[in-house]
Amino acid sequence: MAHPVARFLAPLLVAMGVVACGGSGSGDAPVVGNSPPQQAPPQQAPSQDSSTTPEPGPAAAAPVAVTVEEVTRQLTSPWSLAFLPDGSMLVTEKPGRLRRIDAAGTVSPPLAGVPAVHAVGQGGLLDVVLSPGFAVDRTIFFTFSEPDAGGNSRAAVARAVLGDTAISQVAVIYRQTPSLPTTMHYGSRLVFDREGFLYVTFGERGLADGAQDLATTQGKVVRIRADGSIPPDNPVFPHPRAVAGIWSYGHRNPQGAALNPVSGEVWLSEHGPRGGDEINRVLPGRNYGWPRITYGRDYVTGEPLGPNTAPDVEPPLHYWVPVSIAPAGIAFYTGDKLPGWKGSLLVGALAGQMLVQLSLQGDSVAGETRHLQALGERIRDVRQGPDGYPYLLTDSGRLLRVVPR
Ligand SMILES: [Ca+2]
Repeated sequence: MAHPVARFLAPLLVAMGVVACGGSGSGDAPVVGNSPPQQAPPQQAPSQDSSTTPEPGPAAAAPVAVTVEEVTRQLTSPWSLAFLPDGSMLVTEKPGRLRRIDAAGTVSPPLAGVPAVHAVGQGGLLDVVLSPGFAVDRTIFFTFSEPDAGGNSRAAVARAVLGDTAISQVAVIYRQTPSLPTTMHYGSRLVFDREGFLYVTFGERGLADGAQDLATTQGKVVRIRADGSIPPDNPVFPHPRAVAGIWSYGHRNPQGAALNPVSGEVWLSEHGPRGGDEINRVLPGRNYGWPRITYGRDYVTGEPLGPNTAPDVEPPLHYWVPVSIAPAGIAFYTGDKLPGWKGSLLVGALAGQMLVQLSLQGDSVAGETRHLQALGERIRDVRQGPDGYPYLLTDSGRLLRVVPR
């Protein structure tokens, strides 16, 4: 059965010129995604109600087909990429190594000073971002699965000062609670907003009920200051033991996050179970539903896990059913190097092995185009380089630049 959104998206996509692409063996496949009619939360303007047919706007260029140039293939399970002001990059490798890559693609030895990580399962050295004041403070922030004395682990956020061959003054500024024996669903993306607040996405560690329990930071986004302290204007929850720092809850495993360059809000990607992967706009105090409200299904039985929507739950901006693409790193594309791509949200897919481009209209997803499926790569992170091209990290160890075909 056609999703109701398809009825308005089809003419829209034709108007945008993205339907009749392909035929060249590019593997770039425009598809109609699942962007639910918005439930019109109070913040949303009526013009963003996707249940109405949008006025035809100026014809948008079809997104150009793309290919990749390899910067390096010498990485081991890279997880995150951060561009430095000099054009070089920092990259994390999940086993616990932080390296530099110069603009020519030369990979450095591991930098010294990285704390011990619990590099088991989905754990390891995970995200890395620069301080908003990096040019002056030379400070980086990173996440990792931190082992505890009892053999359990938790996601942790650390800051450190970056040197040429080492990091120093390493300090853990926030820890997920509780520490658990599982090695799943650490989440762990970091995003600074325009005011300098740091958002951290935490997965529910494979223990779904924790996502609704405000006494833990399983399945939460937290908002902290760069020193780890809690901003006084964070949301207040009616729970006697709510953990300080929680910004939103009911997330499953948010492995991608980025700051919307138009609204200044944090958006994230999160893995559903069997179907039900989501893109969410992260609003303060809101419940994102997992595991009570989801488009996903039980892995074994295939039965729905719950209702799709509820009045008290923020609906996803976009979701994938029935097949999970397993979204990881995301980036808003603001460059001019890929015609027709500007203003899109780019989503790296692990199981889906592709780069998904979501065309946006304000806070709504207007269309989905799938790129680079022929690569056969699990895409872990997506970042826009200072040269205006997207860059991808693959689980196979490659750093790739996305260029017009
Ligand atoms: Ca949700």
